[in-house]
Parts: sequence; structure tokens; C-alpha cells
Amino acid sequence: MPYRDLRAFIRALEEHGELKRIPFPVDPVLEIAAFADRSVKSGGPALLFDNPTGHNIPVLVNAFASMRRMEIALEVASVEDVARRIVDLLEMRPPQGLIGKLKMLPKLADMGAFFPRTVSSGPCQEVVLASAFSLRDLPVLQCWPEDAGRFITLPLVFSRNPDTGKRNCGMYRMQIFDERTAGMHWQTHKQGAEHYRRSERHGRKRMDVAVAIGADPVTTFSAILPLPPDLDEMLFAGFLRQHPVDMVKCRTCDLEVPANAEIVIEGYVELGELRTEGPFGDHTGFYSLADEYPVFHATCLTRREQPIYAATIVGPPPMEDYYMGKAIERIFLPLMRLQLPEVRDIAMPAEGVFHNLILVSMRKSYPGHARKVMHAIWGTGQAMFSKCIVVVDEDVDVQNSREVAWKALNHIDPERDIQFVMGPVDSLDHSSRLPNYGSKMGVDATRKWPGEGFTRPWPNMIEMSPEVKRRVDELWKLAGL
Ligand SMILES: Cc1cc2nc3c(=O)[nH]c(=O)nc-3n(C[C@H](O)[C@H](O)[C@H](O)COP(=O)(O)O)c2cc1C
Ligand SMILES: [Mn+2]
Repeated sequence: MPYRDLRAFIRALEEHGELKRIPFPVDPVLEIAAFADRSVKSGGPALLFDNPTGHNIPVLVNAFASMRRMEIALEVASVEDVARRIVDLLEMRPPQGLIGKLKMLPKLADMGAFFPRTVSSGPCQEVVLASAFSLRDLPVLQCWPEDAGRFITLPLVFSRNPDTGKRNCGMYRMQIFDERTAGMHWQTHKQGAEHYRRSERHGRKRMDVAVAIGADPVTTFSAILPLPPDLDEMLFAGFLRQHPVDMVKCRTCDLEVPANAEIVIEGYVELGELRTEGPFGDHTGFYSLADEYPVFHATCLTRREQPIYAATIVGPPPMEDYYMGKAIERIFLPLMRLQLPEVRDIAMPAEGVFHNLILVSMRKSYPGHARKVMHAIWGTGQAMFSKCIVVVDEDVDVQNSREVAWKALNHIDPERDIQFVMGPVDSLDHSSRLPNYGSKMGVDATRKWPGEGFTRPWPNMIEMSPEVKRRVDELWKLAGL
């Protein structure tokens, strides 16, 4: 059985020596963030603050902040195991013959078993506060000195596509404005923003939004996955945890939320109402600029009797989100390879904060092939944000940034091999000429072929001959080295 809820995950982290409880008061304004930053940078554990100053709700941070913790969260020995399960599923070709069909049945039954289930009650509604509540009752963090205020940083934001009725769950930070309102920072390319635009087109006045905080780890992780529109994150979470996600109906809006969540804020966004949100110390390592975003109005707060508040701190890399992103990189590689089987591996080094840099190794088969791969990446979901794509041959290990820098810089004639394109860029890019629109760069650092107009000889990489290496292995010992 997968983790029932956040508490079961916390117990597992404790059992693995991956969590430290902090019993004394620590301030949710800046101090908890400073702890979290130091812990992740020094390879420290997840932190559970039992006594956040001014509140009686414990605060959990850095629960995903290492590869080991991601493995514990996903209940795998290696995140590559998740990738393998996806490959198995995708290799479900039309069965041949009776035996093949019989072999397929368990897999199909498996899939059916992953659909989210609606249940009539859940721990997230142990306490229902429809009137006497305030968002300020929650120990929401201020992360960095120049932040505009306190921000909910790990929320699962649920909304519904008004055209298809399909549910979406995305992680979009929320700035607390007052007791009942918060900023809703869904960036223009994200599904929440798309639902908002569609609701406006329908001439509606309001759009229901529900926010869950502190679900089981896989359900929380699913909120950040770059899934195609209308693919339910809760179904994907069910597949990842191999058990359906139980959902309960909200009390004041037409949405469902994970029954096992710690805290739920139900409400709506008033269409057309915008308010300045930010600045906020963001995962780029810089403050994202203040901008106009919709306002979320809370209509009801439901929670467990004694909830735990889950949060994360983003900032100069590497932070917790680097490890969450690394898991996504590993899990989505096989999906990318369905479209682009020539791709061997990809890497998004921490310094590139996801959208600024993606390293791609590939097996080149025809002239211009590396550029085809770049354009395909710019045309694929949230990979469209990739500001710089560096493509190398398959013998380069993209997990080793130094090797990529060394080989790529040797292999390029910049004027020939660097290509600029215009298009959508990440909302967090503070350097683009306009918000959300700017240029991107592709670097073709593969060996150049005669078919690409390169007729000079291409040198071999320097390597000592194996016989000499073996002989020197022996002489090395003889020399007492
Ligand atoms: C800690 C964290 C905070 C995030 N904050 C935001 C945010 O404020 N706004 C946003 O648009 N995306 C944010 N994201 C990224 C989205 O969650 C991510 O792009 C997700 O795939 C969007 O889902 P969607 O395609 O269903 O909209 C955040 C991701 C993480 C890990
Ligand atoms: Mn989505």
C-alpha cells in the first residue's frame, strides 16, 4: 500500500533518518526559510517545525529535497524505476494472438484501478470552517527579505476546464493578501490560466478554485508534472502510487480535493479582478517582479483536527525544487523518446533553473538532425521555455556538465552552430524584451558532417592505449605510487 497521507510519508522519512523535528519556536517570517536553505545546501534532512512562532500548526519543509527523499516519496529504489514502468505501459502494443491478449489483461486492469475515486468523507474535512476562519491562521511563510508578504508555496490548485469538464491540478504559489483573499499566480501558459480565459469566454463571473495543502507525497508531486492539458494529474498520481487517489467533494464549490490532504481552502476567482502580486524570491535565484494576477477568494477552510502545513522554499539553486525537477527529468525522458527516439539523454543542471538550459545527447542520423531535435523540444509542452538548448553527440555524458562544456566548446563554430529563435519564454525570465516573449538559443555541438558543409577532418579525442594503461597499472605499484 502506498502512503495514506503526508503523515505516513513523514514517518517513513523519520525511519530513514531523513527528517529532523525542531521543537523550539522558529519564525515563519524568514527564519524557517533560512533553516531550509541551509539544510538543502549542506545535504541536511527534511525539517518539521513543531512550534512556528505565533501558530500551533507544525510546518514541514524540504520533504523532497534530495534524490533519496524523492525515492522515498515515490517508494522506489531509483526514480528510473518509475521511468521503466511508464515504458512498460507505453509498450502495450496491440496484442498478437490469444496468449498476447491474455498477457495484456492484467496491465489493462491495472490502469482501470488507478482512476481517482470519489469518497463521501475524508480527514481533510474533519473540521469545516465556513465562516469563522482566516488565511492568517495558517503558518504561511515569508521566504526572503524583499518578498511582498507571506506566500503559500506548495499548494495543489484545482480547477475545471469549462469546455470539457476535465479537472486540472497545478502548483501555483499564492500570496496572502488578507484574511480571505490571496494572489493566484498561475502563469499565462499554465492550465489554471487557460481555464480562467475559457471561463471568461463563457461570460461567467466566477471560476471555482480549490486549494489542497499537504497531501500524500505522490499526489503533491503530480501537481508540478508537465502533463498535457486535460490529462488529470489525479489519474497520473494513481498510476505513480499504484493506488487510486481518493477525492472528496468540496463543501462550497463544484470541485473535489484529495481526501487525505491536511488543509483545504475552497473558493473562487472573480473573473476580471486582478491585483498586484509579488515580488517573490523565486527559483531563478532572483526576485520575480510584481505583476497583475487574479485574486482568489476563500469561501471555506476545511482541515484535519491537528493539521500539518507543508511548504517549500525556492531561491538560489540548488533548492528543494531542483530534486523534484530532476525526478521529472528522469520520469519524462522515456515519454520524450517516444516522439524523439534519437534522443539518448537529457539534463537540466541546477544552475539552469530548468528553463534556462537543457543539455541533450542524441544519435545523429542525417544532416541538420540536431536542429530538428531543438525545434521539437521548443514545440513540446513546457519544454518550449528552454532558453538555451545544447545538443551533443551520444558519446557525451550530459549528466556531467563539465564534460559537456569541454566538448561542446571545442566542437562549435559559433556563427555557424548557434541558432536564435523567437517564441514564448518562461514568465520568470526577467531578461526577455517583453514578459513571456523573447528569444531562445540552440547550440548544435554535434560533430559536423560533410552533408552539413563541413569538409575538414574531425580529430579523435585523446585517449591512452589500453595496453599501455595496463602496463602502467603494474609499474605504478612497483614505483610505490
Ligand atoms: C515549488 C513550485 C512552485 C511553483 N510555482 C508556480 C507558480 O507560482 N506559478 C506557475 O505558473 N507555476 C508554478 N510552478 C510550476 C507549475 O507547477 C508547473 O509548471 C505545472 O506543470 C503546471 O501544471 P499545469 O500544466 O497543470 O498548469 C511551480 C512549481 C514548483 C515545484
Ligand atoms: Mn495539468
